[in-house]
Amino acid sequence: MTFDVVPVPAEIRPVPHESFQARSCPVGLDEITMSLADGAGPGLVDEGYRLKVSREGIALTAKTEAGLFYGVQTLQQLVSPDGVVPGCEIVDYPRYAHRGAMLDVARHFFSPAEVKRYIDQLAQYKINVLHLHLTDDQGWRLDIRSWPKLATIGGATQVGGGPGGFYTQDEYRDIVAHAASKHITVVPEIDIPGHVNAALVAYPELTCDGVAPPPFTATGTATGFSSLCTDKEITYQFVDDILGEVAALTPGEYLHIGTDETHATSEEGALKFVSRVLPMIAKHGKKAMGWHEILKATPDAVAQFWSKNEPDDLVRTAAASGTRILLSPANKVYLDMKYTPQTPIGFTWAGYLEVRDVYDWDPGTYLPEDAIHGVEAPLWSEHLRGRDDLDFMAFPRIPAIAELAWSPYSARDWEDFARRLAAHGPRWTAQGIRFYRSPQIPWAV
Ligand code: TNX
Repeated sequence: MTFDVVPVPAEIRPVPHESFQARSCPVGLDEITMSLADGAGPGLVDEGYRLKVSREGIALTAKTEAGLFYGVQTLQQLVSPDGVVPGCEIVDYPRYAHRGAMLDVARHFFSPAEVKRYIDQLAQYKINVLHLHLTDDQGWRLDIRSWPKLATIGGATQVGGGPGGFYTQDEYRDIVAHAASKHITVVPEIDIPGHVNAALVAYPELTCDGVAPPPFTATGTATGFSSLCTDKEITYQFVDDILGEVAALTPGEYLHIGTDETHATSEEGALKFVSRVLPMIAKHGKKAMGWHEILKATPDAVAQFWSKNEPDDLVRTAAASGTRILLSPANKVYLDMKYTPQTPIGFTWAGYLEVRDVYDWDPGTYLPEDAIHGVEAPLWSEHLRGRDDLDFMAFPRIPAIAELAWSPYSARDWEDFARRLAAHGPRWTAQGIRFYRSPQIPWAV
């Protein structure tokens, strides 16, 4: 067992004893004792932590660095604005190992600084996966050295007609490293064989007739109209090159290959495509993840369920035979849905999603617990014109989703959550987060 005494986080100030408050105890120390300990008692699983706050000080124990990190995030939520932490002893650990958020940087580009800012926001709520939707019809956002026009030509468009943009491999590495410093793993998504108009504009030889499609126009948000040519050998060289470069940039286990809405790919072509691409992912040392349509082709990938209806037979059968399902149902956790009919931006195709609609969902009602890989909240960016729009759609829904992915359903309590969430409003304001002031939350004034 090793003991490390670390400086207290800036948010936690020692308080004089006279500020003792009901049901709280003053922290008379300017240090927290943190220890990494194996077998430190019951309940301490990999990402779990034990937090003890008493008059003697604050002690945090965990099996892993991640556990200590989560303990600190909790502590920062417990501390009151005047620096008092309630006395407590808790053992806390997550329900799901994958607690994700997805950001679509393809429809609208987000700069590395904006992505890192989102990472910082997510980390405060113990989210541990950032899925980056890096490519779509409207733009290709990652430099691929073996196919350079993907970024330079494919990256130059976006919804609304702005300049678009892309990440150099160094910038991307920096995003991944920043995420890792907050115990967040980046899952890169290259969406194939559909959603590829930007790639086809850059490399027309990837179309079946060799003719470049019209480039994306500023107003287009249609889906399902483009496809790689599954009959051409060059397609597989292209995919293998890309997956090789992306795998080399990825410390995490998974590569996400999309496979959603392949309406412009023949059924036979889509099957052939997936059966050729899966071995490439394995060859590059990674495991496959795809949107749930991938189950039509293979059970050997983590399938991300995104329907607005409950899981259908295909998903249930796969889950029953051992396929892991990542739950992102659109009518429960899609952050691009409007909150109410008055919400100025967003889609409505999966309904309206107020904070409470999100909070009240129990993933366990969808599938058996052992088939659930985790929960992930996608934020598609057709309607997002910058960081304020991102903030507005993510907050306050992302903390609700983070809680449902972390805490058992039995521990959830809407009234208590609404009260706790209300206290975060001033913090978000201090952090420059332009959140939606949901009337469901008794925001502190
Ligand atoms: C469906 S969800 C899509 C995306 C859109 C989104 C808008 C999924 C796998 N595909 O291409 O951006 O709806 O809500």
